[in-house]
Amino acid sequence: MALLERSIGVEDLVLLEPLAQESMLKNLQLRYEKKEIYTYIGNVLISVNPYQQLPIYGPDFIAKYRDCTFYEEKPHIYALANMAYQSLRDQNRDQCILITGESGAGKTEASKLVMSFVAAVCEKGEQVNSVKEQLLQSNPVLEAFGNAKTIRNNNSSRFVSEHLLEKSRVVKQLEGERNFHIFYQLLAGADAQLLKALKLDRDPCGYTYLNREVSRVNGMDDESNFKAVQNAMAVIGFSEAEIRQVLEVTALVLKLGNVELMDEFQANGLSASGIRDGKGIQEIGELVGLNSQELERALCSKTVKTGKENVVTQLTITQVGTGEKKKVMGVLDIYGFEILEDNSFEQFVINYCNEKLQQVFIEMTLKEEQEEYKKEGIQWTKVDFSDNNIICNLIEHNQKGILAMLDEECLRPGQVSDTTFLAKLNHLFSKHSHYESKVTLNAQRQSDHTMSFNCFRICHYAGKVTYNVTSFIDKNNDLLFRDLSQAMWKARHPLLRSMFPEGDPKNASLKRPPTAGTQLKSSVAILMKNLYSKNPNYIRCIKPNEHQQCGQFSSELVATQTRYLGLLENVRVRRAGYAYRQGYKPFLERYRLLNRSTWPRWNGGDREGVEKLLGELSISSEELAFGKTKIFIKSPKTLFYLEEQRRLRLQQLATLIQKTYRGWR
Ligand code: AD9
Ligand code: MG
Repeated sequence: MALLERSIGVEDLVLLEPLAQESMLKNLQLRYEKKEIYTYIGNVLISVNPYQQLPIYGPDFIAKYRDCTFYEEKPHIYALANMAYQSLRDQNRDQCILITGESGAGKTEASKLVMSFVAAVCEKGEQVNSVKEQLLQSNPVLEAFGNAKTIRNNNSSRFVSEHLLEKSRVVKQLEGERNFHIFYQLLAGADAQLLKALKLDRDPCGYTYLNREVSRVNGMDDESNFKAVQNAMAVIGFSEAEIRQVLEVTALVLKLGNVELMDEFQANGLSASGIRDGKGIQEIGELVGLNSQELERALCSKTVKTGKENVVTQLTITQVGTGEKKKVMGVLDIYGFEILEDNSFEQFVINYCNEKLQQVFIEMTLKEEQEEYKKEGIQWTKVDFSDNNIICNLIEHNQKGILAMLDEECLRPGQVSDTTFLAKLNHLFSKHSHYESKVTLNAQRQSDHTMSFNCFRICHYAGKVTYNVTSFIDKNNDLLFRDLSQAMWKARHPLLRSMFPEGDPKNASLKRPPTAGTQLKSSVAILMKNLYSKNPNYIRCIKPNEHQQCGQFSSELVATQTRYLGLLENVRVRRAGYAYRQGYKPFLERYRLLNRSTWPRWNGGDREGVEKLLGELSISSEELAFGKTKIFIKSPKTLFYLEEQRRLRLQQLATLIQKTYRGWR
């Protein structure tokens, strides 16, 4: 334990003096420069992306952290994983590990480290081993189909839970970005025979869905990754036929992209004559067992629209099963709060998720503190903290929230548009303390040049965000037209059919599918319920610079993130009660040298030892609380005092030893 070693900053921000945004940043920077990327806030782990392989992972480190007590060793992701695992194993409590942070901050890498730690330490046994193998192998598959190169991260996760994928990426990518890895992997890695069977050409430039400028990513080997993905799919239980079907559907998407770009088709997409590429359609038909005329009809009917689906939320739940006992450890890798130059429906969705997570975080941190005090039999005075319920309500209220208003507009017959939607919001929320618009600002005679008439602004817990309402209605509708799903459902292809259950005539009478907003709201609600039922563990990831470079620490960039993550608030919550707590035994071990009655030998119990020790150091009794198993210390100052005394005492002892040694000679 080196909690207070100044040269590398404090290992736990709870001990930071004075506590302020600036000192917190300084501390993180100091540590980062010393390659200490992990720092605690109590039992919350902050991780700053090193953008380089540090020699702090692998079997030796796993061995060091397994079965350690949390504060014994340096802060490490393994320590957090171990704490969660121990609580799962020994107290039978389901765990969730919440990993947040912005794109490229290291969330997915963190979740992989947690999973590999748990896989290494959990019980052995044949059945368990196969589950472990499946778990670890699920990752390459998820990444192939769900990750892509973006401007901010070469391996960015672009999917949320099981169903919400960044669908718009399939048809269009920003400059410098790629489509999902699997397309490039397939073209680079499939042998000639497979390519022929899938009716594909090797060159990615031939496909309109694949951005021509960047078909390769530095340091990423699509060809060998394809082999790894095929292999991984087999390990996690796909049959050979199923793997083949997945690849066929992947090929279908690429080929469909080429059909759609035909100018004529786009321009007068009403007639079959729009498709010039008869061969492409023919091949698709053969590939997945579809009648090509029927497919053509479906594609060319008036209702076909593409590129309008756009739900983005980066949130992956991977369930870690631990064998026979059905205890659960969920690892949640969710996209962080986002403020871009131009914020749209996607940012609204992402930020709503984060607002909810913040709600869980505040409630659970406070609840957890309360529980610990109760468990330890300590008097607890309730601390009030500003919660963000009012903002969550503004967005999600069943009848009067922004999402409800959006749905109402989407379903209302007559002239609806983004503008009518905005007008409705402006009217309804004109007096809401967390809502602003040009109209409401004007009414209050406030001028704001950054705001235009097609925007509204929400004052989130992490800051104000201005959303442009353009396309909100379309994106929320998220419609796939029925004739297309019906055509797909008719394919003689088990996988493809299963993807379009709504195409089954038996289901034809089904109501219209729920809007993107409604789907989101219900998945968030399910997620929240899930989280509340588990013991939470938090990892807060921070991106040190925008260039994916090691060794660079941009204070400004980090400052913004610490604000979004509410780190300072987090430290305050933690310090509101007792800043520091420690089991009697390790505490006594560390400080007993400060007192003659406990040093060099103490024969009594641990708790009595600590009482004796602290009693004789004349520390005010208000500063301390003696729990059943732990000593609680209110302010960091007291701990610093103890540490300082310890340092002096160690010096003294060292001099003493030197003198004795000289005397011997
Ligand atoms: V996104 O929201 O999915 O776009 P993530 O998931 O937060 O994002 P990711 O885990 O993919 O980021 O990390 C980005 C890159 O940072 C990785 O590809 C690694 O090159 C690098 N990284 C992240 N964490 C570590 C680490 N602990 N050690 C070394 C790391 N490199
Ligand atoms: Mg990721």
